[in-house]
Formats: sequence, C-alpha cells, structure tokens
Amino acid sequence: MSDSEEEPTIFEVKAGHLDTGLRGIPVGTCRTSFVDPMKGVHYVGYPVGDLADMDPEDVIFLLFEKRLPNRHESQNFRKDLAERAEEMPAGALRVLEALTPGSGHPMDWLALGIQALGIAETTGDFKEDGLNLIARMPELMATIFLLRGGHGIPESGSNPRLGLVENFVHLMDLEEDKAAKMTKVLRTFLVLHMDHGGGNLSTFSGKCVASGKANLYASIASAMNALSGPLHGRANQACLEFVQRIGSSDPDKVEKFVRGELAAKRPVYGFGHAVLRAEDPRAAAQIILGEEVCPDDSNFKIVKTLRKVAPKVLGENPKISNPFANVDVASGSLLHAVGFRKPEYYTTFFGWARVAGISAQIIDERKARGGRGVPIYRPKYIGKDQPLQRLN
Ligand code: HAX
Repeated sequence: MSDSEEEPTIFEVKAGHLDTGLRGIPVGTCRTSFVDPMKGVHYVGYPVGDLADMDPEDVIFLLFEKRLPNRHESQNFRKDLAERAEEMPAGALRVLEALTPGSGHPMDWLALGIQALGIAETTGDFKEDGLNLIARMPELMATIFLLRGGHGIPESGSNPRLGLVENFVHLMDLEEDKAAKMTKVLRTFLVLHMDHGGGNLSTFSGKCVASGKANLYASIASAMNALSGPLHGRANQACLEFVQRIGSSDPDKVEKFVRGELAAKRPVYGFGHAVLRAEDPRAAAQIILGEEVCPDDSNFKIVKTLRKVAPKVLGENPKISNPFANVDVASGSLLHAVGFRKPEYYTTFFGWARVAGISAQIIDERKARGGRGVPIYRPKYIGKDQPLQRLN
C-alpha cells in the first residue's frame, strides 16, 4: 500500500472490548486455514469435510506447502518423514521413563516429551524442526501411552515407513482387527483436528512464543500447555464423560437429561461454539465414520440421539448462538469404541494433530515481512487508573 492510499479500517476497538480475551479482534492473517461460521474450517481453501478421508501426510503437506501433493510428492514426503523419524537422537525420550506411570495428566507428558525432543536436537530452522517433530510424534505418543500404563516399548520397535498413524498403532501392539479400526478412526481424527484458524488459544500461544524467537519445540510445548485446559482441548474428554452419564439412547430419556443439565446450569457438551453458527462439518464427518466403524456401540448410539434432540432443546434458549453439534460430540465415543478406554488421553490426540497446523502457522509467521517474521507480540494493556482515550 502506498503512503497516499488510506488504510481501510477493519475493526474499531471499543472500551467494551477490553478484558474480553481479544475475542473477535483481528490481529493477523492466516494462510493455512479459515473458519466460516456456517461452513466450518477450510484448510487452504478446501472444506475440511472433503479432506476427511485423505492421508494425514498429504494434509500436512497441504498445510505446509499450501497445495495438495501429486502422487510423486506424496511418496517423497512420506519417505522424508520416515527418515526424520529414524534419525531421532537415541534416548531423546528417556526423560519420560523417570516419571511415575499414571502420574499427572497425559497432556503434561506430551508437552514435556516435545520439550525433551527439542533438548535432544534443535536445528534452529523452524521448518526443519517442525517436520522433525511431526515425524517423531507417533513414537512420542506411543511412548506416553505405554510408559504411563506401566509398559515398555514393544521389542518390534518403531517402524516409521508404515506411516504416521500406522506406526503409532503398530507400537501399541494390537490384534489385527483392532489395529485396523483404530488406524481408520485416528487417521480421520488427525485430519479433522489439524488446524482451526489462527486465533484459537493454543495456536495463538504457540505463535506468540515463537515471535520471541524461542525455538519450534519450546513454542509447540507452550501451545500444548494452552490446549490442555478444560475450556479448550480438554473438552473432548468431558464430552465422552457426559455421554456416558446419559446412559440411554432413548430420545425421551435423552431429552429429559439435556433439560435437567440446562436447569442445573451445566453445559450440554458437544454442542455450541464460539464462532460456528451451524453444525460443525467435523461432527458430521465423525458420525459418518462411526456408522462405518462402530454402529452398534452404545455411546455412539447416544451421540446420534443427542444430535437430534439437543439442538431442539438448546434452540429454545435465544441466548445460545449455536445449538448444533460441535467437533467434540462424537470424537470421544469413536476413540472409546476402538479401544481408547481412558478419556484423559483424548486431548493428546488433539495435540498430536495440532502440532501440524500450529507448526505450519509458526513457519508462515516467521517468513512474513520478507523473512523478518511478524514482530514479537506486544498487545497493549491499559493501566487500571489510566483514563480511557483514543490512542491514535
Ligand atoms: N450448553 C449449555 N449452555 C450453553 C451451551 C451449551 N452447549 N452453549 C452455549 N451456552 C450458553 C453459554 O454458556 C452462555 O451462557 P452465559 O450467557 O450464561 O455465559 C450463553 O449460552 C451464550 O453462549 P454462546 O454465545 O452461544 O457461546 P459461547 O461462545 O459463550 O460458548 C461454548 C461457546 C463452546 C463454550 C459453549 O457452547 C459450551 O459451553 N458448549 C458446551 C461445551 C463444549 O461442547 N465445548 C467444546 C467446544 C468445541 C471446541 O471449541 N473444542 O475445542
């Protein structure tokens, strides 16, 4: 923009915007994804529902390169990730062995594990580190599950050539039928959760930390800590617990339960959203997947009834901006059905997926302004006794 052109005003900050957690205040641009209130998240212009069945590796390529790979590029990218995983410094995750099995929350282990990978090796190049971390996540995830459960890493060891999700499932050492279902659910889960615009708390936190030129691992570990809160990523854990409390897929009983929760001023989990104003396409994609993988699962049946009943009841309250299902409505039930029986682990899958989107966004921001990067984040806070006046 030339000096003579007047910059468009896209948002005016009013006194009422202060202390609202930056809600809705534009602060930057995002190249990986945007969220349409009616149509949900789009990755580089593609509606997420259209990507749900793709290889997670291809979707990671999309977020990094801003285009889908051709077959040759896809193969090369998978090979590159496998080599990066094989080159993980020996003993990088040994620090996790010092923790007491079952202690703390799995998200604390995830953040610690990512930080440990960075201690073992940081190249200082955000893209290199991002790809190394993505490549090494399956082994980190499996290590967390196995060590927390009091098990060792199976003798067969890591086999990154299988693919990201496939290697994680291989490390979990399951029977073939269970492994196939788990792989199917996790592949879709990862794709659907990789990115959600730039302003969600974990992505924003990761980019903030990176803006001070902390390395990629430190930035992503911070993002994971942000994701671990119950108002953010940990909602998927709460959603399954909610479904299990309902205990019946009978529509009348479900409706009575929902009304009871509202009367008791408790959230109806799996419904509503801060930005979306229609059913989240990621919910619809997971319902389709559930019909394929676990149609007779009791939790899944409750979710299907809830999806019909809850919007009607929530819609009676004009205060509720979005009575429809969100991404978390079915994800916990699906993970439970394929063998992940402990809801406290669900947010780690969310974190695993987001490592890709947040890394891609950090890399984009570090390349902005002709390679100088977005400057160190520094929003303004106004002193408590300072008079409110126009600042420019
Ligand atoms: N159950 C009960 N009350 C709800 C509700 C729901 N599902 N959705 C909205 N409301 C209430 C809000 O709490 C708010 O009440 P107050 O005015 O008393 O504070 C009012 O209706 C208006 O809310 P809103 O403007 O429609 O929505 P918010 O942006 O304030 O809240 C939430 C969005 C997702 C937090 C909210 O819909 C909610 O609590 N849903 C249930 C929990 C849940 O499923 N969370 C996962 C969200 C998906 C996600 O982003 N995961 O990471």
